[in-house]
Amino acid sequence: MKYILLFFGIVIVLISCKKAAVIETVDEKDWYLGGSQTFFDQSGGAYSNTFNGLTAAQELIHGVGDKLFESSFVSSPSPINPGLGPIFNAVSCVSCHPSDGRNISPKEGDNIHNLLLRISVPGENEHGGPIAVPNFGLQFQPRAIAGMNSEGNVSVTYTYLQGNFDDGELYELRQPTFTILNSYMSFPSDAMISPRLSRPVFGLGLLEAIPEWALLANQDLFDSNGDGISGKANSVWNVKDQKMSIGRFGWKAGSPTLLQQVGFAFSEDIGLTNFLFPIENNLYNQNLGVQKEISDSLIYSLTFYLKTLGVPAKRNVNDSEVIRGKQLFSEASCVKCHVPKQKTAVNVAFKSISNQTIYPYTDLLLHDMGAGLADNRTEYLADGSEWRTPPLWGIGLTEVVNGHSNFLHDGRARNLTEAILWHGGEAINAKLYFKKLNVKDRAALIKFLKSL
Ligand code: HEC
Ligand code: HEC
Ligand SMILES: [Ca+2]
Ligand SMILES: [Ca+2]
Ligand SMILES: [Ca+2]
Repeated sequence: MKYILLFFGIVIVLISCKKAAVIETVDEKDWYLGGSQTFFDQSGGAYSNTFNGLTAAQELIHGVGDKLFESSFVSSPSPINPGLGPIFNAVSCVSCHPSDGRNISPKEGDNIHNLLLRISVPGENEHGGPIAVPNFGLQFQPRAIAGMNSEGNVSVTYTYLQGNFDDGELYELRQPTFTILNSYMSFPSDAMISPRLSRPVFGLGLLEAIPEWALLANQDLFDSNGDGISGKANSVWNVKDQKMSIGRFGWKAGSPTLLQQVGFAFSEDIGLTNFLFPIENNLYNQNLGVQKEISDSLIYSLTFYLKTLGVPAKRNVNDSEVIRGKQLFSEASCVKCHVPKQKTAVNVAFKSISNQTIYPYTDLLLHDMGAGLADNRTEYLADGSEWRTPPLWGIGLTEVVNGHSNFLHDGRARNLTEAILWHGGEAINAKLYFKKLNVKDRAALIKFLKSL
């Protein structure tokens, strides 16, 4: 009898262990979202932690970049921070990336400038990229320095769409329509417009360090496994190296490197010419020749700053609802695009970034997200309904850091639930799975996202 009880005892222990293992799923280290560059910080500064293990010299460069990120530029001539405009969107990086995070979405009636419009006319340039709109370029600049005209104004209206979950609960989504007003010349009617809100800028050095082959390995161009999902890497013009490179940054992965993203932001968003983009944006596209309003070393310092911002740790890892939500995130196939785990390449020259297991929850690939989210503007290989899977790490701290919960490329989602409900195209089955869940499971999935 004693032995029989003991036997059953062991069997029960074995069964419960096995169950626990199933519920816990894969990895127990996944609260270190940024590998060794993970910070246990859930404050309003959670996106702004400097990498561990930098040398004193590197910390200095990071500091220079940090200061530049927060600097406001003014029009030339000026003893400090000159070069703004003549046309621009904002005077500083931080005005669009507050606390290294993302902006709130614009309201009806706003004179919009922080949400920016990428613009182009149909066709492709010699590198397969977008073609500038004559007299307006690749981005609409609604502001100008004193005494000058801008390209015009931008406004938004929202239409509201009702729907319901399978259990009958109602929800409402809002769809924005952006309009260009008072343009200084008539804006061509065939031009394509892509509205973009900013994104957080932490953890990007780790994303840049994921080897190309690892990203390409997640592609399934012709959906040969038949799951309806076919990620595709973007291939974009690398201005510095003068060759095509895999695209990683921006909502359509239109930028190959942090360096290029920085150069482009200075040129298009603030109006500072630099070694990567030396032609000043101005009305009527006058050729003002090659200029450099900001030095190479400052561009590199700012790039280094972005490269070395750490990632906030996952929270509430042992909460049973979070564990349930994590399981549902997997069952709903969210993981097929928001790929939890990536590994950075070995980099002997820069140990802080080398050989890290990270959990960005992205494949950095392009996916067709359906007509509802389409901007109908192509950017290299990204067509009018394709977007790059955004990383989800740190997303649960958006309200703490930025004081809002607006998500997706134009900020239309007012919370995480709405962000999921906008998913279509390759993500339609994931969305339908979410709609089918009962109220408790929906809450668990959202709680999991908030733990990231
Ligand atoms: C007018 C608002 C605005 C300003 C000013 C601005 N940004 Fe951005 N930023 C954006 C938007 C919008 C995106 C998304 C761009 C896209 O999809 O191509 C973005 C994307 C980025 C990204 C890529 C993030 C990612 O997840 O892929 C980085 C890095 C970045 N910005 C850095 C900067 C730096 C550095 C500056 C200052 C030189 C700056 N930004 C100024 C709006 C802005
Ligand atoms: C087919 C690929 C795919 C699948 C499957 C998918 N997503 Fe996404 N997700 C994306 C893309 C691409 C975007 C960006 C779309 C946009 O901004 O227009 C996105 C955006 C998001 C955002 C907003 C992120 C931000 O920074 O604004 C959240 C949250 C999100 N997804 C959660 C989920 C959840 C939860 C699931 C499963 C129910 C899921 N996704 C399934 C590709 C996918
Ligand atoms: Ca300038
Ligand atoms: Ca322009
Ligand atoms: Ca597939």
